[in-house]
Amino acid sequence: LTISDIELLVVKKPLKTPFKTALQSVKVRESILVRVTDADGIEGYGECVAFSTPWYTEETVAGCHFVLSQVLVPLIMNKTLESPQQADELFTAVKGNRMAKAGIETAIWDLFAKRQGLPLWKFVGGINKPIPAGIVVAADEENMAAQVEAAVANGYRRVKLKINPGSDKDLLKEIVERFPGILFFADANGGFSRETFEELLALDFVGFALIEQPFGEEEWLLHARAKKEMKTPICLDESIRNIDDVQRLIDLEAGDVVVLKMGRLGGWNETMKVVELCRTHDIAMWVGGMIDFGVSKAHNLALASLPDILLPGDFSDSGHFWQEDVVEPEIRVVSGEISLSIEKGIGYHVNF
Ligand code: OSB
Ligand code: MG
Repeated sequence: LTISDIELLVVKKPLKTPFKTALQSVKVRESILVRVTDADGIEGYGECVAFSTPWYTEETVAGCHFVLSQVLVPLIMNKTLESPQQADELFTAVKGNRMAKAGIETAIWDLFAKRQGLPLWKFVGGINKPIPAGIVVAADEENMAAQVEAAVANGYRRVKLKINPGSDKDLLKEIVERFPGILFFADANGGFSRETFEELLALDFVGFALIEQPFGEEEWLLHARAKKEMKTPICLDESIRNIDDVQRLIDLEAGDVVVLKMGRLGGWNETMKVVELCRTHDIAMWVGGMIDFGVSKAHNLALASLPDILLPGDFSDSGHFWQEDVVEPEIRVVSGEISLSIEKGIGYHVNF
């Protein structure tokens, strides 16, 4: 197919409630939607998931807009592609900027799926199964129990709690024990350090199914030490920027579980390689969220349909963060699950 048009649209919406992590409180979400059109007028959609400020990774909305419009779009514009993998190859001359790359790259995968008349989940080798939902509670401790209770009442069976070295361990244990059928993850967003290592060890008894990114993204040895000393599985998010980082996790025994995020990895091509490497080394996987709008979530649902992705990801209802999402129909959680769309490509109409 030949790429004949690429458009960027910045969307900006307030969150229903502020999202508090060890690093940042997000109140308004800005995101760049990407529409790629081929010479036959078929459209593919992607979403660049960088935040307004560089708190989660170095990339930002403004920086990505520059890199997309001035660097990446010219590399792809009017090119004829034989396969979606070729998009990533055309980007090899550009260092880093993986969220910007993923914005276009994922749109091209959607376009290829649509050209073949297939839902994206089928195009990538997934299976049509209900995708288990998962919600993140990123609130102050005094509101945590109530928010977990509301999530459970809404059908969620996997709940991720944001934690930090000062977290009240007794409260966390109380919450986990109050909901025996619920799978609890914890995410520290790198909030722990060498100095607070003991605080992390003390969380081993809470009953979390895993602890995500306790230390900073470069702290491979601290993660390896935590894996060795704790019974709770260690899961890496920010540390995993490409397939080499997954190989490092394996070589250094620095974790048990990998969070897949196409933005952080640069798109579908690198993510598929990561999935294959994790599969062959028995590293568990799940699909992470970025407070994304429906375009990114739709790509993530297709990713979660792959047979080896067994843990529930960050998949909440469109109505959890947004008054109104950018896709139609909106993404709905019913009885703790999301059904895959059987329409072509990402399977949702985008209000672009
Ligand atoms: O660390 O997993 C994270 C949201 C934004 C940035 C980083 C993270 C998150 C989440 C997922 O925790 C939220 C979601 O989209 O469901
Ligand atoms: Mg995380």
